[in-house]
Amino acid sequence: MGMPHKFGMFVHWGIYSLTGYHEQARWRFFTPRAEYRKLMNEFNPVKFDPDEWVRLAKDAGMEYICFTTKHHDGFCMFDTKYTDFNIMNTPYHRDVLKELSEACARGGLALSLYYSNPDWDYKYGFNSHSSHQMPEKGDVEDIEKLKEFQKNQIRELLTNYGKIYTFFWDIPMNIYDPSMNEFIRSLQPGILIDDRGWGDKGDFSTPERCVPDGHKFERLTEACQSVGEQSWGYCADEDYFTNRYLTASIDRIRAMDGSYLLNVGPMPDGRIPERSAEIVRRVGKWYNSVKEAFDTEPYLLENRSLVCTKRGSTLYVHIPDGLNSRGLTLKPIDVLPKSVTLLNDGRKLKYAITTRPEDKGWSAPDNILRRQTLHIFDMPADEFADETMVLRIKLDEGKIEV
Ligand code: FHN
Repeated sequence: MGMPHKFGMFVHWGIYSLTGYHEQARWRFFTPRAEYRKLMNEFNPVKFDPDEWVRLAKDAGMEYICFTTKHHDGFCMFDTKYTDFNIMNTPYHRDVLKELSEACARGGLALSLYYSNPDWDYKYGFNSHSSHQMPEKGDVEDIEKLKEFQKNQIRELLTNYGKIYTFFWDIPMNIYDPSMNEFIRSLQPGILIDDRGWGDKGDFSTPERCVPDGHKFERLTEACQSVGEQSWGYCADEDYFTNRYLTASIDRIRAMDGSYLLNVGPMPDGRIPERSAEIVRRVGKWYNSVKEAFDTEPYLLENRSLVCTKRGSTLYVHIPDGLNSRGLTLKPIDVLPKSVTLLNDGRKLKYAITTRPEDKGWSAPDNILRRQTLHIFDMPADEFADETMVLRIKLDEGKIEV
């Protein structure tokens, strides 16, 4: 069954976008806290239009948005009583999370909340058991105080912004306290929680920037990846991923019944960079054409570079690594299908069962050349070299053995 929502937009947005560099710019530039805090006075995203974000996501076939309410820098993109380091104290003075939650509700998208465990601004935020820490002189490690602080903010997040789909803790605490997830569930029964919180595995796993081995995930899984290799937050010199790479990665994760969060990093003025938006649109066009091939069962082909899924007597052959030629033989399929369609653009493809030697008047030893294989011809391999092709092969009822 997998996660209830299958494809979503991750959004890393905060005052770090002003650096045009990275969501962890403060860490990478060794910026003192007081210096970094000054960015708050410059943050004024006057072009923030959450309905536009929602439209972009929906058109791409996405069903939810996961928003960074607070990243490691500790800056809160929501109205919180528990630190002054928040969006209400910028020249913008508006609760962007509130506006996003309303836009999601209007547009019919679910909303997930990302919340970082590391907090480089909170005096008691240091956790010597974990990574991504940036304590300053005078800070005190006090896990109980940190817990209280988090609970106060979580109460705000889970009571003021409507129904929340998932809670995405980031950077495991490496301290076991199941009461934290229990607290979340008490505020939002039915919420799904990731595996990066306070020591318990939560409801779902979160492979990041990778595609794990296998054919089917053992537990609920949501993979995440950004549109570019450099950063999750806005990066002026981003190395954007190719369409070939992103469609292959989404395809493999979805074929294993994982869901996929594709990240963008909005600019300081609130707009999603056009190149990122273009990637979302292009990937989305592909996703919308091929998505019937997911939420299926895995099926194993002899050609391991292909991914194959099935539903009833329909087989889907995914080609994430591209083709070297225009043809494909599909062992062990040896029956003539009713049709073979390239889902990417809906065209019908030519196919046949490999010629039997006896048809040529030549008798070969049993079990050597007798084997018949479905052969697909004249595929538009060059035309679709930069995206994962997915074929729909319709067979007669009962023709597939798993
Ligand atoms: O350190 C962060 C990183 O900046 C980003 O937020 C990703 C998204 O999953 N999580 C962390 C690394 O695992």
